Amino acid sequence: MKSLGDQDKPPVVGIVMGSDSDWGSMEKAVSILEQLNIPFDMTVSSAHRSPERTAEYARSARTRGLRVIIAGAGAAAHLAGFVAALTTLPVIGVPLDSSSLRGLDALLATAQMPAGVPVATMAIGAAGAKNAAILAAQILATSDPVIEGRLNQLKEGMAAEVAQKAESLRMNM
Ligand code: RP5
Repeated sequence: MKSLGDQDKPPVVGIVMGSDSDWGSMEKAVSILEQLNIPFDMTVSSAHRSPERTAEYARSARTRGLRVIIAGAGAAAHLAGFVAALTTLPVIGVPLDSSSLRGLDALLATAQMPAGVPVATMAIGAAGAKNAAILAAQILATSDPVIEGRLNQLKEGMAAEVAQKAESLRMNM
């Protein structure tokens, strides 16, 4: 089986964010996809400010070769749900803490989808962006053993980091 996990291959994960001001959180998703060597593309599109652009993005996603979409937005965050309404690809939503409500508004707007139009909603902010990329990789890994192997390495790395932190705490006590 040909692996999807190679940066020089066409993108299989699409990252879309509501504004360039979302980059500070969404870059965490990019780092993970780069680490796992999964090809992705990335754009800014707004459900409210550029609905036609967003609709075109969602409608063309599958034929452009994308397999999973990560949509990050803050405030009245309708981006992930709007994209999910227009595609049968899995959509992972990242609520961002860009408003005075610190992301609670975006969390509810992203998670509280009506029955029939799912959005896999992550935690608010950078942790959610990181998890969105890992979840996207896990979806791809259901049919790609190479990506599965890289995910296992990522998990082993996290476990080793915890052990290292425990050891350095013990040494400093
Ligand atoms: C949302 O509004 C965006 O996703 C962003 O989180 C927030 C603020 O956008 P800007 O006013 O900074 O462009 O749609």
